[in-house]
Amino acid sequence: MADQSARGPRCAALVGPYGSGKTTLLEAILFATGETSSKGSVRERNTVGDASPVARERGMST
Ligand SMILES: Nc1nc2c(ncn2[C@@H]2O[C@H](COP(=O)(O)OP(=O)(O)OP(=O)(O)O)[C@@H](O)[C@H]2O)c(=O)[nH]1
Ligand SMILES: [Mg+2]
Repeated sequence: MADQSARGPRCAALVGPYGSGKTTLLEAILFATGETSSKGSVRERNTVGDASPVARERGMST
């Protein structure tokens, strides 16, 4: 029987102080695992993690 342990919804959290690189790390993980075709950057305001207009405007996750 196939191992089912890695299936189903999962939840993970990236935890760290302000400006420690969480959003940038998420971009790297998504790109490395093939979930995105390019790495966004906080400076270019095109990261997956900072999807909201406020987050992109401020350059910090909200
Ligand atoms: N040199 C260097 N800079 C990094 C690295 N990771 C992130 N940065 C820079 O550090 C700054 C903050 O990175 P973010 O990814 O926005 O950090 P964050 O933890 O998501 O920040 P908040 O959402 O504001 O808490 C940005 O200018 C990044 O480009 C790294 O590994 N090396
Ligand atoms: Mg962030």
